[in-house]
Order: sequence, then C-alpha cells, then structure tokens
Amino acid sequence: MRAGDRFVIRLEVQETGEEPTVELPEDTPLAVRLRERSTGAVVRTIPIGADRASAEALAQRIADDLARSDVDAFVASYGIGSAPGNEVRRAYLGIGSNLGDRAALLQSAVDGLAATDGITVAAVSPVYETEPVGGPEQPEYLNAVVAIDTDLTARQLLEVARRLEREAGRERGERWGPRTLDVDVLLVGDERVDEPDLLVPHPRLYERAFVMVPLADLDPMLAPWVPPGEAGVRRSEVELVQPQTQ
Ligand code: X6L
Ligand code: MG
Ligand code: MG
Repeated sequence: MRAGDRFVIRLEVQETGEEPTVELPEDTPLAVRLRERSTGAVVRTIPIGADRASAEALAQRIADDLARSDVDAFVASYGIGSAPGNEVRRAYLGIGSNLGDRAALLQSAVDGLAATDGITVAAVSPVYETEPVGGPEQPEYLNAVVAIDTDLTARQLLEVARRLEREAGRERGERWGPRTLDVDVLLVGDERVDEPDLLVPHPRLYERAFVMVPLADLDPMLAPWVPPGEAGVRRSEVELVQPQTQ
C-alpha cells in the first residue's frame, strides 16, 4: 500500500486542529500533523510556531514522501508508531466501571490488555468502590490501576483503550456520565504527549483519589501524596486476576 493511501499530512492551527485561514492572527501557533486517512487519528504532531512558510514547506516535503513511499518504508523512516528504539516501558492505565457487571467488565479489560500484542500485564492493583466525581448523579464506580510493560507508544495505548471500551459496549453519552468501561492512559514511562486528544501524564491524575489510591498500591513513589476525596474510596471485595503472561 502507498503511504498516502494510509496517511494524510495537514497544516493545522495547533490548538484547534482547524485549517489556517487568511484572517488568522499572524502569531497563531501552527502544527504539521500526520493523520490516519480513514479515522483522522493523529499519528504525529510537529509543532512549528507561527512561521507559515516553513510549515507549508515541511508539509509539502512530507506530502512528497507520502506519494513516493510504500507504508512500511514511510513508517520506518519516520519512526511512526514505535517508541524510540522500541524499548519496553512501564505504563499505568486507570480502569473504571459503573454500569453492568462492573467486576466482570474490569476483568475483561485486564484480560484484553494481556491478550494485546506488545503488552504484558505486570501488576493489577486492588479494586476500590468509589463515589462518582463530576458529571450527573450516577452509580458508584469500581476503579483499579493496571501496570503494563509495553513497547507501544502512548498513542497506540490510547487506541487499545478505545478498542477495549468499544468491546465493553460503551456508549458515548453525556460528558462524565456513567459507563460500562473507562480505560485511561495515565503514564507511559517518562513520555510526554500534549495533543488535542491525548495528554500524558493524564492531566487530572494527581487530583483524583480514585486513581492515586490504587496507583500508590502499585508504586508508592508515583503517588507520594493522596488527594482529598480519599474518604470516597473504599477497598472492594472484588479481586482482579492477573492473567498469566503468554
Ligand atoms: C469539579 C468539576 C471537580 C469536575 C472535579 C472530576 C470531573 C473527575 C470529571 C470534576 C471532575 C472527572 C470516574 C468518576 C468520572 C471514575 C469515580 C472524571 C471523569 N470517572 N468518579 N468520574 N471514578 N469515582 O472512574 O474523572 S468522569
Ligand atoms: Mg476516566
Ligand atoms: Mg476516559
């Protein structure tokens, strides 16, 4: 397959992802973004600053490569989809459920992670019964944190998280509403991602007792203090099974 059939390069306003218009203030930060053609998912962001001519030149150069290369050659030469050097890193994912058979849904998330190529489940925290924070009135959550070893990038982990949520029958409704399964990418080694649809470390990680308490169980160094709200976080009878490594 030709790389241009799979990916599209766009010049975007960094904040909004929109196409820059002529009325745009001259100092608006721009980004050149490579996206999956079919889903629009961001594969790579190159922040450019406000220099529109440079941004256009870069986008054109990448567009030429997309037209010339096959997918494998393009992905290899741009290092897309892999951590630098493909090294394995420890990552932490938050899981939560407050609809349906919550314990079974959390266990299938853990099993789904273990069954994913490039992921080994290293540890699963205790499960907590937690009072809902934010959003409408809704049932209590079961929350836990999963430690994984992975050579996937934060972006690839986000795609895995979305697949697991979809497989759990999650329906997108009201913001912060009840859900069968929520999988959040909390930390991926020391990778930092700051893109419109993905922020790692998770920006509200340190404010949420329902994440920090189970995270502290796995590695107290990552959660040296636990935020207020601890009162709404109680150990559950539910125990998740750590799948055997394949
Ligand atoms: C003011 C306004 C203060 C909003 C906090 C906090 C909003 C957390 C959303 C907030 C605010 C969230 C879970 C949850 C959600 C979960 C528990 C969210 C997103 N997810 N409550 N609420 N467990 N216990 O997994 O985290 S919705
Ligand atoms: Mg969440
Ligand atoms: Mg989420």
